Amino acid sequence: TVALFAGVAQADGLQGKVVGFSQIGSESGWRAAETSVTKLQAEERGIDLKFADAQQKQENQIKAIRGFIAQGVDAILVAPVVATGWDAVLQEAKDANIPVILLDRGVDASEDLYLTSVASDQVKEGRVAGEWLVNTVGDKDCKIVELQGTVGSTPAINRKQGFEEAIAGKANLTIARSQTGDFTRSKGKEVMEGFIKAENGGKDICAVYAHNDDMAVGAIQAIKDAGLKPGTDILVVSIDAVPDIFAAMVAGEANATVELTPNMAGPAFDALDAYLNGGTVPEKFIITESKLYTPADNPQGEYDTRKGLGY
Ligand code: GYE
Repeated sequence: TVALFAGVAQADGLQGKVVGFSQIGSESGWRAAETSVTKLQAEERGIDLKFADAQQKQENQIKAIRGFIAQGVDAILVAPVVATGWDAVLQEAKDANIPVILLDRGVDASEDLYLTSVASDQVKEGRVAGEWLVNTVGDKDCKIVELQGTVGSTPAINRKQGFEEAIAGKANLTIARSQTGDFTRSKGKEVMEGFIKAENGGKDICAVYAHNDDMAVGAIQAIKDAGLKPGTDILVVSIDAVPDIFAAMVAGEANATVELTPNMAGPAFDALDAYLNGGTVPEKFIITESKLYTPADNPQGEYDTRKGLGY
């Protein structure tokens, strides 16, 4: 399980520790990969991982975290579905002396309520996607439609912001329509169908910016169903770098993606190990990379490398 997970510690400092993991659900291919990688990382380190799937509901996450606290786990990982509403439960974990590590999304809560956060720079992801589009369309007029992630989640807020920053001041690029597709393939397709109907059967749309690859894959299907060519008639740019978007690139139907590693648990467990066994307080924000991929970057090879790695 090589390159993607470089940095897997061989240390067994967390051997026998009990860690609760409150996962959001399984809305996307990326999410499924993060879940498998977290389980794999725990297994390799001898951690007893208590996994709880919240099925997209914050109340389920809060319940799960309270359950972990009651069980007296050694640490808690949480991928917070939305940004707000965490203060009380994080305070409860703190009062119980249980370190909490945030994975892949952020919270609007005091930083002293969690040990560290392992996530990408989501504003940057949006900016990288937007800069790619700016450079690709040049002086041409370009009407963009945007598929947003889950309402109130930090990746939806930040990826929107970064993209808008990148196209700011470019009068030829405008976001004509923007709606949530909840990070899912089916919602991405459904919302894109609506955009196509509203925009002259899709003929007025120059590009779709999706906050994740799954929504982009759904949008690609909607574009094809409308008799247009994704990747040519309508440019497709998104975020995550899951195998299916590389397959779409191979088929000429997707144009750019920004990579998000599914290995958030590796750095999280390293930080936890250093904290519990070495008394080292980690950086508050551990930031993963945001690399751009286009069809020029060997999409078949990227597909082959990723397929099977938890996706
Ligand atoms: O990009 C998307 C997902 O929270 C950053 O959540 C993550 C996002 C990821 O389901 O596919």
